[in-house]
Amino acid sequence: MSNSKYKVLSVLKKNIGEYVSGESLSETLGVTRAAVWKYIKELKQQGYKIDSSTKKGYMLEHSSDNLNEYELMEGLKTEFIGKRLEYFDVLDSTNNYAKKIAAEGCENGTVVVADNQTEGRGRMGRTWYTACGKGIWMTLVLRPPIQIEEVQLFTLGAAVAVARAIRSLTGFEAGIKWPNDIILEGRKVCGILTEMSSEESNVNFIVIGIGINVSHTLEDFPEDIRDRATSLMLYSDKSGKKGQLILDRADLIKNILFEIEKIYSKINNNSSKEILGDWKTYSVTLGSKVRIIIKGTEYEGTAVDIEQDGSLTVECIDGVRRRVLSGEIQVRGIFGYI
Ligand code: BTX
Repeated sequence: MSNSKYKVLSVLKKNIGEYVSGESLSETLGVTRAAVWKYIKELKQQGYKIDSSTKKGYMLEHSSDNLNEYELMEGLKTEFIGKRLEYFDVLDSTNNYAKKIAAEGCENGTVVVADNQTEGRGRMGRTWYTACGKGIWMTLVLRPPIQIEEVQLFTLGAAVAVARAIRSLTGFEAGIKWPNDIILEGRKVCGILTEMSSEESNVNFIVIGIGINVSHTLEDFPEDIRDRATSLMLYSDKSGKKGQLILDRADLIKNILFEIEKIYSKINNNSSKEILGDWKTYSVTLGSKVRIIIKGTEYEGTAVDIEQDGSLTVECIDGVRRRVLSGEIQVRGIFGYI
């Protein structure tokens, strides 16, 4: 990260809508005016709308939804999550890269963010569609001192963190569909993919990949998922606030990291019950009619509870309570029976 370049940006951001002279920028930051000009040119190439006037200097016109290490780390309120943060314009998959640096020993709390992914992955070998510049594609590396059975708590916790951050920044009632989809009015706005490395029953590290659709139009999704995917912007337009949602992806990311750090310390302090409680509060699955498949047999029933290992308890219509650990459920009235 070029520090001087982002110092220029920081001064312009503090004076948004006003001109700052090249002379004062070069004096304040201790760089030549030619260097200031070079940084401005680079910032413009990164998408910042900066007006240059030979007489008045430089003015940042309005804040823009740019992702870079400066935007992601400035004002980040966490203690350890994101203190090492790597930003890329494009990666194959942020989970792949995070697993690589985790295996090489990167710090607990390292965050990887990309503006685009060429091979975004979902669970069980599925594809995650990534629209360039329109969403949040990021992965956290965590090294909690836990056993394999506790890993699911982090996935549940990450879903809580995302739902909470979306709620607080947009006011939208984001819900959680078991196991870890974040949905708005029945459509998926975010998916979470947790992977881990372990030795015997001890966890070396986990990576939590989070994909959030932010400013997609319907056409940005492949046709086969248009009936079940949404973005924050599409949802905002649909709820009658056309064009009103101004969402800064960097802000949303920082909010999520802050929420995840709180959850991390709750898990470390054995307060996992609270996480389950929060998950239940946001859940759209509990209380719903669901159809589950266990070893090839289908059962219908009502989802009644979630356990710490992430399993869902379903009260089936034959009167038997059954637990499903992973895989798919179909929730009536949410995605229909698909
Ligand atoms: P999942 O297996 O629950 O969901 C994948 C399914 O969701 C797909 O089969 C498709 O039907 C649907 N889908 C695919 N892309 C989208 C999308 N953009 N919006 C809504 N629905 C979609 C969920 O897996 C886990 C996804 C994690 C994605 C993040 S992005 C950053 C990180 N890197 C990476 O490669 N994966 C994670």
